[in-house]
Amino acid sequence: MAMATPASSARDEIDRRFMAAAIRLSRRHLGLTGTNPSVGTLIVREESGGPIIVGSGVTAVGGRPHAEPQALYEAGERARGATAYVTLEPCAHHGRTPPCAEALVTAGVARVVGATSDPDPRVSGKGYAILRKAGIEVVEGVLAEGAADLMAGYLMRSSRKRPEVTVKLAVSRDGRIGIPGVGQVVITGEISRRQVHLMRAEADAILIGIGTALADDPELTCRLPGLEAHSPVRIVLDAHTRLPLDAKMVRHAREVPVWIAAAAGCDRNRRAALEGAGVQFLATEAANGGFALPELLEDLAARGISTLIAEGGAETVRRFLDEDLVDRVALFVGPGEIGPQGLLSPIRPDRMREGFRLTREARYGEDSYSEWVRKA
Ligand code: AOF
Ligand code: ZN
Repeated sequence: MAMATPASSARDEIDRRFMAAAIRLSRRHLGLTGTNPSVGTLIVREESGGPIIVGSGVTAVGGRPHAEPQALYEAGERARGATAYVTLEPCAHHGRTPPCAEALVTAGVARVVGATSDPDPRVSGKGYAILRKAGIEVVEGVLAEGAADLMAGYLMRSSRKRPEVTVKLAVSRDGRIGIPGVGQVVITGEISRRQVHLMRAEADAILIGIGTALADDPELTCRLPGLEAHSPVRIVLDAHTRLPLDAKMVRHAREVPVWIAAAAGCDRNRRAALEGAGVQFLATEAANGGFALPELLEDLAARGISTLIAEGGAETVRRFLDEDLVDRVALFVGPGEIGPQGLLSPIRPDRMREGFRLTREARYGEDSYSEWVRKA
């Protein structure tokens, strides 16, 4: 029985609703798909009671299979005449499986609603073209910004050959991030801590300077129940290989990787000892008395890192900011004050640096959270 087609504004609304659901689904494997973006796909049929989801898929852990064949498999024959919601333009290249665009054609979907287009030269524009050529109605750019936000790492690595860099800071109400010589100071609460661990689970790598590594001896892993295996690669900027062998990070370097950026002339014995503990060394170049950060980021992208969180300390974060290498700022502000002896944050909660726009605000218990992204 043919179903009545909803009027166009009602249909736009339905499209946005299902695309929002596909974007939420795509978040599930964020940080787990290697250099592939985590894509969400929903297959939706118009039934007499309204539209219903008959298939769903998210890019598998490791990057394959892609989202579309999984969703189509679940939908089976019910994909015929249905609408597919895809958060990324369906691929047009032959990988381990035929192109997803062809799979959608073969399955007989009537419409494809897409969010972002794919910068991958094997796909860009070609995926949508395959669909249109087969007579499928294609709507592009639905909630594109929301989908691109979750794929920012993939998009950045594809277009600029470097990871997307997020600076994460926990700041007191009076704009301080700690007390010199005291080590870790409690600034934010338990809910914020969990949010930070979730950020870690979704990121490929996390980076700190050696000063913070020595002062805090952090683990930088994700310790949320059930997500322990999702910890990011831990990177330390450590020109003179000062990271101790008994640092918590080093002790578990075989389970969760630790990469050190050291100066070319660093102590060979220390390097060998750290390597013996499972630490890997990055090839780095010096610039202005520090590391050449753009080159370091390029190297990380070449190693498959698409998203990087820079967690501190102040000096390291300031260098990323000053070199205009920060794409996103995640700012957690606690309720207490540290006072004038405290170390000033490179970003003040009441005075965000120029060039960023506020995209999200939340309250986590007594803390406030704001997220800023680089202006286009
Ligand atoms: C899709 N659906 O779920 C994803 C896509 O190494 P391969 O063969 O898996 O190809 C990687 C490319 O596939 C990647 O650069 C991007 O263009 C696309 N990712 N495409 O149709 C998906 N993850
Ligand atoms: Zn594909």
